[in-house]
Amino acid sequence: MKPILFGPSYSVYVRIAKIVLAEKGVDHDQVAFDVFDHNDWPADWPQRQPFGQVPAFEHDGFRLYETRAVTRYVDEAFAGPSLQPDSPQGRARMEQAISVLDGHGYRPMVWDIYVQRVSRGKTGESDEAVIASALPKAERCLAALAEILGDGDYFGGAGFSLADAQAAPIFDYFVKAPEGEDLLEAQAPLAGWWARVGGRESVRVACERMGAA
Ligand SMILES: N[C@@H](CCC(=O)N[C@@H](CS)C(=O)NCC(=O)O)C(=O)O
Repeated sequence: MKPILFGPSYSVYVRIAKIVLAEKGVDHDQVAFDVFDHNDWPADWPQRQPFGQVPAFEHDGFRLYETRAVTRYVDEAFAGPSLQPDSPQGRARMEQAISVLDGHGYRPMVWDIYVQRVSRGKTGESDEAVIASALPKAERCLAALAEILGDGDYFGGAGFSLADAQAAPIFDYFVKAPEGEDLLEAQAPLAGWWARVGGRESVRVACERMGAA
């Protein structure tokens, strides 16, 4: 049976899983639904994901949720290039970047800056106070990620890693806000990283911008 990824393609976390599945070349099915519309949920959703979030994943009857568990599993259970650095230090840096992104990046960068400025901005409903209070948080997160990246090309080592996949959909939304673009430009090595990673096919497909350069 093909593995199944559950969740909508607009979701940052579903996109992370899609990037990893694509990098590993894993043929899979996707069950898409609107996570914000409870009427659209699969009937057993609370059993699959007790927190009502996406994604969830299933492979040969093995059910899993929490994106970093899914991506680690996909990397280790399937053939294809390893997406984890060889050295303990490299893997620790990769984990550190994932943790920073989850704990300190996703909320201010996506919800408080992108959603407020771009999505809600379309109807003139941006909450400037939310954006203003998120900017220093995003700035601190970018500084931390730049430090983890150091002078490397990817988070944790020489090759594209699970942390690069975790970061990519967050940055894809973030830089659509002018404030996000400015904050990224202020961190030159990170801007270079995004130029490299944002142009990757797996990232462009998952982030639904196949036509874009
Ligand atoms: N810790 C979860 C976070 C997943 C998450 O926040 N997903 C968002 C969509 S990108 C979601 O389901 N939001 C709906 C909600 O929280 O009610 C994971 O890593 O899978």
